[in-house]
Amino acid sequence: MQPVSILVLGLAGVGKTLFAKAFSELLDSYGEATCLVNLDPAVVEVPYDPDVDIRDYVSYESVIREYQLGPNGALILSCDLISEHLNRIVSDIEAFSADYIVVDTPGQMELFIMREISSEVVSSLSRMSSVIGVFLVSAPALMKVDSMLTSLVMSKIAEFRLNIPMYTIINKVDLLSDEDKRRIASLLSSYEELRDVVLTQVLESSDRYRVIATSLLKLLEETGLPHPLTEVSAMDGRGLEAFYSALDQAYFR
Ligand SMILES: Nc1nc2c(ncn2[C@@H]2O[C@H](COP(=O)(O)OP(=O)(O)O)[C@@H](O)[C@H]2O)c(=O)[nH]1
Ligand SMILES: [Mg+2]
Repeated sequence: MQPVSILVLGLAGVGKTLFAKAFSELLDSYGEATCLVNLDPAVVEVPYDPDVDIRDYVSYESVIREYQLGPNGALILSCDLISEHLNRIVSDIEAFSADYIVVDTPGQMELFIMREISSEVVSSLSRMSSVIGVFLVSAPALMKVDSMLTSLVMSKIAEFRLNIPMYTIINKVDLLSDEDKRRIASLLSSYEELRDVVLTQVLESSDRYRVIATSLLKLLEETGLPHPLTEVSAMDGRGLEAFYSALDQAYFR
């Protein structure tokens, strides 16, 4: 069987780094050969000891000095510079002979998913593994229907950009009450219910706003809502085992 590379994706602060750590620890505990990769050149500290680290090749601090850029320009350039080191990174990864490669990606989604570097990473990893994405959505962000709609649509945009199987996973469920969880689960289990709630909310809005909301809903109807099974907390570990079982079934059975 080919190894599986899991790109951990999502908006800044959604929990990519903590998920990468928690999920690779879970894989380790099941005796799976795992390689944990940090692909964020600008992160100061990660809460894990990466097996392969882009910071060994690209230094955000040196990019600032060398190119005399401000923080934002240096962020963009250091992520783009990953490209020059991809062959080395991939051979570092291959040296681990892992079954699961967990890749923690740059903090801000626009530095990775929205740039060419993400396609290059996907195509490099595809030479030695099946590449999938985990798009994390923040559970508290699902409490308001407009941010629920945009978060879910964002995961479809990520899927479109990277063109890989994408698992949309709701992280930080530990921050929700049982009642909130039930409400979200119910919205995600029935497209009709989600549509009714969204359309009721936008009833008073302008025609144009309602057309946009309806079109976004249509996109979700046609491409699917996240499976309720995929609610996790990278903080307390719940849901990670179910996700591991789903991957194991899909890729190794
Ligand atoms: N309560 C809670 N906090 C989380 C969870 N996952 C991440 N966090 C916190 O959210 C913040 C951002 O997490 P981080 O992994 O750095 O996000 P990233 O920018 O997507 O890599 C940190 O303070 C984490 O401790 C979770 O499942 N539950
Ligand atoms: Mg991070």
